[in-house]
Amino acid sequence: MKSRLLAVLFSALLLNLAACGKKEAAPTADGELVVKIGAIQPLTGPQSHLGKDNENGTRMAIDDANARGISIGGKKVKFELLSEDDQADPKTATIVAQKMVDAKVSGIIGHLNSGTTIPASKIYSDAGIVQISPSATNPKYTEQGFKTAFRVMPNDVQQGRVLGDFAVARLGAKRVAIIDDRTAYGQGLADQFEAAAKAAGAEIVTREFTTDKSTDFMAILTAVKAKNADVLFFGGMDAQGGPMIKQFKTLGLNAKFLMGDGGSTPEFIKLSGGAAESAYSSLPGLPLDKMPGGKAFADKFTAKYGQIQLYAPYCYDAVSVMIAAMQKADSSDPAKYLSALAGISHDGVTAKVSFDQKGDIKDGAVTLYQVKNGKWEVLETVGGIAPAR
Ligand code: ABU
Repeated sequence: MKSRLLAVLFSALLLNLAACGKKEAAPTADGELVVKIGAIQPLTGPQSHLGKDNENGTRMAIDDANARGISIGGKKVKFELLSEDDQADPKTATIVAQKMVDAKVSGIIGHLNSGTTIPASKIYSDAGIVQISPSATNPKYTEQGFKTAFRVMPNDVQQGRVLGDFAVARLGAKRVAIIDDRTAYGQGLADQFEAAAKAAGAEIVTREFTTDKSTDFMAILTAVKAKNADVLFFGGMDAQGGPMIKQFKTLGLNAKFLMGDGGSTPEFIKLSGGAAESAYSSLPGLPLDKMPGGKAFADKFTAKYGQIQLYAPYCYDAVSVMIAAMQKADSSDPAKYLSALAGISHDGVTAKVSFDQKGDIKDGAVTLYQVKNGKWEVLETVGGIAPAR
């Protein structure tokens, strides 16, 4: 009797394990397949405008896929968006990542920040769930050897090199000051920028830091002013960059102000209170009007959700390429569509999307911008398929 009970318990355990391992979405009573796609980004806090933009780009792609009527494994699919707020906080990110694994999502779009994407990627890798980040640019994300990690935006090795070269060759930088926000993104990009600027012949006259929650930069800007820098680079996001350039002008600094993609937003200009004129930034990828599907995307997105902040087109492509891989593999099981994704060539909104060995997008471009008449204007594009302007 006792041995029979043990045998039943053992069989039940095996069945449970089998069910856990099986990640193909289950059909509903009417035969429809519900495929859950997780989206994780900050929906509260200083970056909530960016998180909302990401969530909307993801939602639009899911709505468009549902409207197209896609079948997988002979069943009509309904894609369902599961969205979570990671507050741009690494610890919260791992908690919501586990929640997504428990909800048995077929793939993850996210996270927005490098500081959240990197720790969460181990959880997805361990669970065998495909993750595509639309915006995390720290190179470490795809250098960990996780087969499940992909990104559809060029990384900060490329962006930092372009920024460093631009500062020296185009802005004439000789004495460069650097501030970063100590996040994986801000500090990582500042390190890449520093190496490239030095290699191009500039001297780094000071390196200061702040946080991704701060709004008062008077003390570090006063230290920068004393160094008589001709270019100030800030590695961080618009929520800090906007107030920083305002205080920079208040203190009478006349260095050129330069940021990476975290500053390339309408929000940066708004938060600067009119002080952003002539600021420079970079953004990995082509300018919106040069993206293969940029105009159509922008028209539809702005009509539905308002102004694009930053990464919405990349979120759209992250979803589209994931679904294209599912269609190619005829399965929503990450174990089955993973190899289709790794080898895909997909005509996206932002570019032709295909991945290198590590999961990074191939042939990425980086575009440089300047604020002119209260708007970010394109200066030039480096690399990728777009001709430089
Ligand atoms: N790429 C800048 C914003 C996201 C991040 O990498 O943290």
